[in-house]
Amino acid sequence: MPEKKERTYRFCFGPWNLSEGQDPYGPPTRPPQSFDWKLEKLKEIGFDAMMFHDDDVVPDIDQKSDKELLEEAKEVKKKLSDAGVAAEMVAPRLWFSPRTIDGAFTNNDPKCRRYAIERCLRCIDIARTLGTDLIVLWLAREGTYIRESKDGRKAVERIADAIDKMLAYDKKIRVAIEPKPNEPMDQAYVPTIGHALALAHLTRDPKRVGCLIESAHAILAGLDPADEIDFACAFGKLWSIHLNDQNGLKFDQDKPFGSVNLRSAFNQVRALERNGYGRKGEYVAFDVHPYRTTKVEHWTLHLENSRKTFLRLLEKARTFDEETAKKLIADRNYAELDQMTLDHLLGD
Ligand code: GLO
Ligand code: MG
Repeated sequence: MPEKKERTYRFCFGPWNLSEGQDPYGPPTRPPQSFDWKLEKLKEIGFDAMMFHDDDVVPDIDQKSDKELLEEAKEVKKKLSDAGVAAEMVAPRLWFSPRTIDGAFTNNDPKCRRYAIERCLRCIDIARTLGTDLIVLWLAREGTYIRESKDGRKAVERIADAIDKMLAYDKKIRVAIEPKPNEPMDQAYVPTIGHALALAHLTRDPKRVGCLIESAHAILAGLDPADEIDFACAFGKLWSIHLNDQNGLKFDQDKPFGSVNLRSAFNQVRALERNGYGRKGEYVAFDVHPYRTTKVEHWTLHLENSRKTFLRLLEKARTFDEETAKKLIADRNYAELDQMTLDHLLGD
């Protein structure tokens, strides 16, 4: 059997993926849970790594000294090592502070821009302590509600400049940009993988700037997540992935993987498999949330189910009749290729 078929994937989620049911219209529907509880669940349900925001590791980070920050990060590192769980990445949560109301790197106020960069450097200190070289930038507020309020070219240059400062601060880190076209902003400056990878070339070390694809973000941009995967992989730049699902152009729903469009999920798994994703140690992360209606006793089902669906679709990708598909493609019989794909998914 070719090596490819024996390959196993490693899975990951973040503490925020065990959220408590709050939405813009209502308060939590489940009680808060400790980090230790989440770590224990992660192990129980067969996951391998945890992804972090900087303040998942060091809560109230802006109130902490550098010494406190390192001490707290070391404590978390110890918990992870004891549990045999890796840290996949750390992302600066640049969208919570009052200083980033008008954006982080693209804020019109230089003091706020400085804060954002300093915060990223502290995030790098945390990543180093946790033993990961991957920094994820979801550029949440780098956009506008009022287009005339910012200069788009300057905004892009400022983002590149901030990334440069991060790359200079630590020669080992890699930065993965997680693009999203909207939400919370009306319009974002780096809405797609094409934008993210082009932006990499404005930085001092393009080799160390790649991307993270989230299925829902591609869908919100009107794009096919599987095509985004192939595009990023053609550049060797897919360093992480947030698989989930999204029912059309609504708020970012973070539904379980495959729960809206199984065929699209199949094509995402197929693209990952075809591109050898994971061979360089990349993890499959599920950026999914429990439904607001979820009871405490079912709290981790959205993660377990996403993983289960992924593995079942992997089986489907590996048993897809490539030979017949090739013949149908040569014959331009796409109608039959279409039906063959459906039959395969339906189990015929
Ligand atoms: C929100 C994003 C968010 C990020 C996370 C890591 O839409 O998907 O969950 O993935 O904050 O940067
Ligand atoms: Mg995400």
